[in-house]
Amino acid sequence: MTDRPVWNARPHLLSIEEWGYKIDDYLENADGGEIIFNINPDDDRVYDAIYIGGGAAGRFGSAYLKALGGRQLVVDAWPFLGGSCPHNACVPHHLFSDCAAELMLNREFSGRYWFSDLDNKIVNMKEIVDMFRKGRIGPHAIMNFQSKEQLDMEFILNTTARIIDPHTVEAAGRIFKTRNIVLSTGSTPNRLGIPGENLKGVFDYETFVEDLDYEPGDTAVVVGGGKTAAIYGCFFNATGRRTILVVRSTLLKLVPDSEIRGYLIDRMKEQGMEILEYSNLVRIENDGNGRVKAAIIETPDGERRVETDFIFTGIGDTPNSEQVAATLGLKLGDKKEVIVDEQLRTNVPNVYAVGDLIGAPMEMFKARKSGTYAARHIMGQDVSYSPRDFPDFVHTHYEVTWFGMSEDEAREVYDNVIIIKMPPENENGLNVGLPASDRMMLYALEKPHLSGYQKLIIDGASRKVLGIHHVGCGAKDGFQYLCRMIKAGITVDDLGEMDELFLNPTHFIQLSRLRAGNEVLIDL
Ligand code: FAD
Ligand code: COM
Repeated sequence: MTDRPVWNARPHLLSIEEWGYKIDDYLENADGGEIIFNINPDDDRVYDAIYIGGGAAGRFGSAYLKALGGRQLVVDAWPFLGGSCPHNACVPHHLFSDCAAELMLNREFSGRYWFSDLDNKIVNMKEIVDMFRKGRIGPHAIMNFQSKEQLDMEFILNTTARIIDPHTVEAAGRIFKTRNIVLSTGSTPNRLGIPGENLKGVFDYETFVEDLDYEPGDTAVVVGGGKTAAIYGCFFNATGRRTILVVRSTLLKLVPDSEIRGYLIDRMKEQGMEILEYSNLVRIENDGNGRVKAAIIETPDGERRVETDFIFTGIGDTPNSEQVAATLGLKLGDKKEVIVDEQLRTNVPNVYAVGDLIGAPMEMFKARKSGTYAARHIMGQDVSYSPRDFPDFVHTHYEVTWFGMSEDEAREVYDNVIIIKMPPENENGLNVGLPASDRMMLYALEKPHLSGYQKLIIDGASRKVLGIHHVGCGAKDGFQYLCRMIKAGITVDDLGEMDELFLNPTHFIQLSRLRAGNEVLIDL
């Protein structure tokens, strides 16, 4: 039984603003405040599913199950639904990436036109983090408002759930019976496991937004070579800090096309980032007062000591599986992901697992879709889901998007690979004012080599699009649809038949049209 006060939200109609005040209160309250209880007393059906964890996976799964006529309950430890995305992951990531892009633009045009003079200036980043912490209450409030007032979901928030068996869950001191449990407990950032990692001044994406209570000095050391490290590293760099990326193998190897990857890394270096590949942070020195004083890095050229008061780690995430696995006897993979089949079923009957908990790819589309596919299967639909062939993206100072094969991959499989790219191969290299479009126009006209890069990969025989890659701004949305079209077998001729909204971020439609008339395709 819980001894914490329980607040029944059910009889109240709360506005988004009222939810905001409540959530803010709970997050500020040292003992967490009341448990938020929203159970429908007029429904006496046994639950079809209880979702443990109300992040993207649990919230979308719950909503879908309800839409299909089932009865759901979702329990979350936080006082809001939506999980890590609005609290410490996607939303702050996009804020910091926006800042990185804006700051890079300002630095490139520093003191000219209307841009302020940022030469040799470090801008405040604690202010941005504080602003985020305040602002995130908005998305939190919307999630609760939408889930309760619009989707009529049942939930218990601000408390953990205890699983008793596959049909019984305890939360807020009450026992709930269910036909199925869906585990959606997410993941946690990996730790370095090195001396000094608990010192003040060592952050990951969670603690950066929760605990940053000082303005970091002029040097940031970032550990990792994947999305989180690149995203946050580019932001720290754009604030004007010396930024050193310590990468165990190679940076951004998740970007499939080597030319695109090269373009990105060249731009990062040009912005002043120092990249130490095949290197490891091995020790963090204490300043004598429990704060970081220096990072000791092993590189292929020997050990380096970097004085800093700020270290950020982005070395991947581990599914929050241990507790649920021990309680239920679940089978785990070697990265501690819960093993599921294509119906999202675990090895324990009536127990499903979804979202980050089932491992890579740890992305929102998979969290949301896997949650809904579990719901559909529970409600009797004959469905299967396994994430493959999806579009992907990362932010550096740019937005980088891709789908399908890289040029190298295509050349291994196909004899006649056609490349349409921008800027085109030419004797000036990148120094061509194309591509040009949204947010890239100043670069295109004045610093053309900064205006992005794009590449379309085609099988010359079938004329089908094999891969598509973009560096710039504003193409992410289009890739969601392009991916579907490419999977359906779109050709260069079909692309040329589309209608562009010129100046479009990707120039693929008009470039395809220029070549589509040729019986024998050649590069452009
Ligand atoms: P979560 O959202 O983490 O939800 C898990 C929930 O379970 C939490 O709310 C937690 O409180 C709750 N919980 C855990 N244990 C219990 C318990 N015992 N009882 C009750 N509740 C419990 N993906 C994108 O597609 N786009 C992006 O831009 C993007 N940016 C990212 C940036 C960063 C820095 C990171 C780390 C990830 C990013 N991702 C992004 C990935 C994305 O955030 C995750 O894939 C997604 O949020 C996972 O959703 P989930 O529901 O599985 O887990
Ligand atoms: C989005 C959270 S920030 S959710 O996927 O809508 O629940």
